[in-house]
Amino acid sequence: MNNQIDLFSQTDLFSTTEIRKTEFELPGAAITFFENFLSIEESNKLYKSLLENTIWEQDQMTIYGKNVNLPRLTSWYGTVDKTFAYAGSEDKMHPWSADLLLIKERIEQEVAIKFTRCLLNYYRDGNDSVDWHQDYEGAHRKNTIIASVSFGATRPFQLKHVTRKDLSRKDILLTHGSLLLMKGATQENWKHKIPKTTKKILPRINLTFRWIE
Ligand SMILES: O=C(O)CCC(=O)C(=O)O
Ligand SMILES: [Mn+2]
Repeated sequence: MNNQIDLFSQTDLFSTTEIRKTEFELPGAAITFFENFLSIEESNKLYKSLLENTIWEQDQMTIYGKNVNLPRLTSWYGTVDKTFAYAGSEDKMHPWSADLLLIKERIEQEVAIKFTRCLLNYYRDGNDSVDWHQDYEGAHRKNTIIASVSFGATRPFQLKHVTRKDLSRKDILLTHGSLLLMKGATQENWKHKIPKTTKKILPRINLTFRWIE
């Protein structure tokens, strides 16, 4: 076993390298999770290549009138011949890389959609995070597919219902090489986040493939 494989392979005796598909039954959400969607060897290679070759940016958000750094690095890639403006991202849209096209095509074998955009997030350590939010705006939230692929450190993906306090929070562990599909009205009814942790953990890269015309 070389070092890289050792870093990211699950160490418990019962883990497998087979693709394991789980459907999560949450009211108003349609979520499918594929463990080992990409093999450990492919995932190690892609993690390293994405880390080194992505044009990572330090974006900012405004809180109480002040500009502060996002607690992670980000980058948008996609089909750049269209002029659709999404969250001011079109001026920073990079053309699809070979790595992203390979992953996109693999996902498109599972879902009947051709993705047009990918948001990459780089969580450098446990202090990097993303707070409670829903993806997309307005009508886009009601019926959509977002495909989320993770590499590197396993982080919990937390989901909470927007209005129903009687429903408990759902945590899904996003492992190296996994694919999470959020479908239907998931974005309309549930918020999600990646919390900070004080544990010493390795970096993580997440890709969310989206469809925006
Ligand atoms: O890192 C993740 O798993 C989620 C990222 C996310 O929710 C987003 O970029 O909108
Ligand atoms: Mn999101």
